[in-house]
Amino acid sequence: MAGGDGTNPPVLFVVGTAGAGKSTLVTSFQRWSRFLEVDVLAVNLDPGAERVHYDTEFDVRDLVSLSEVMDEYDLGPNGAQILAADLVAAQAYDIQDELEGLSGDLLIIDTPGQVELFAFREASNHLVEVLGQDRSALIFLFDPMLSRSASGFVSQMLLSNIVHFRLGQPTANFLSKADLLEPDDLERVLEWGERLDVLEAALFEESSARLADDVAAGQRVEFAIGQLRMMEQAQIQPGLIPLSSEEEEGLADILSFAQNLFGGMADTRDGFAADIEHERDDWGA
Ligand SMILES: Nc1nc2c(ncn2[C@@H]2O[C@H](COP(=O)(O)OP(=O)(O)O)[C@@H](O)[C@H]2O)c(=O)[nH]1
Ligand SMILES: [Mg+2]
Repeated sequence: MAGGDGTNPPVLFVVGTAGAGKSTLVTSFQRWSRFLEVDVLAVNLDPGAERVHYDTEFDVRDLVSLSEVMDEYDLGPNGAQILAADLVAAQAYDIQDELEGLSGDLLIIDTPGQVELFAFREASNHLVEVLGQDRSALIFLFDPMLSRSASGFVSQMLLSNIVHFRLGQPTANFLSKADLLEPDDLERVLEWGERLDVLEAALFEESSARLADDVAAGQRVEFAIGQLRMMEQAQIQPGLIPLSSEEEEGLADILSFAQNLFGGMADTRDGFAADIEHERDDWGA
């Protein structure tokens, strides 16, 4: 493995479906951390990003340009995204060289718009291994609008688990753009994250309202809930933490997730604890 002299900061990969709020989170997290004097370094791994609003230590667009890939290989935007993702992964060691020796508290990595470009390409495990160097984790973002229905919520839980399974990294689930949800919706979604029985009831209700065939609907619900129950028993990624990059809520939870895993940043510890208490109050929890 390249590097690995033990001084590199731990790495958080931000993952989620297209438009879930990954890039905005990186911007807001970096800005917010400055006030705590926690040095958060950022990397853009999305060759298709139009604009990047955070300070980057490395920007993959310097290495692979989507428009050049389209021209050179005569591909449309979708094909080019896929090829670009593989080209990026193939240069993992070069990227790691660029990042070697950086002294920050934490490195946060923005990933391509579509989650499958990061999680489901053959080469991405390699990328995570090289850049993460055994000290990395995933922040998985739930889309708030999709989360409002029980079936959309469950689909994202399962997707988060598939990504966790693919990449084999500790994963925390965050409900992105929580500021866009009505208080009632927010409360309901967060309860689903904690109580499988409530989620199961909501799933049954939703599918019986939608589908005439109760038996098939019932089987689907049982299948999905069965999977979630197994995940719960295996203690894989319990819970869902509300997050708003817009209102700077939930950012302390990201920091404390990293801190619990990797330690360090001890001098600011009291600061986070106070902040987290404060945020819990804000969300009415
Ligand atoms: N209200 C609100 N909008 C957000 C928040 N985070 C992101 N957005 C918006 O969601 C859209 C997609 O965000 P982006 O970060 O580009 O998503 P990505 O594809 O996952 O990187 C943009 O229009 C953002 O302004 C948030 O916390 N609150
Ligand atoms: Mg993005």
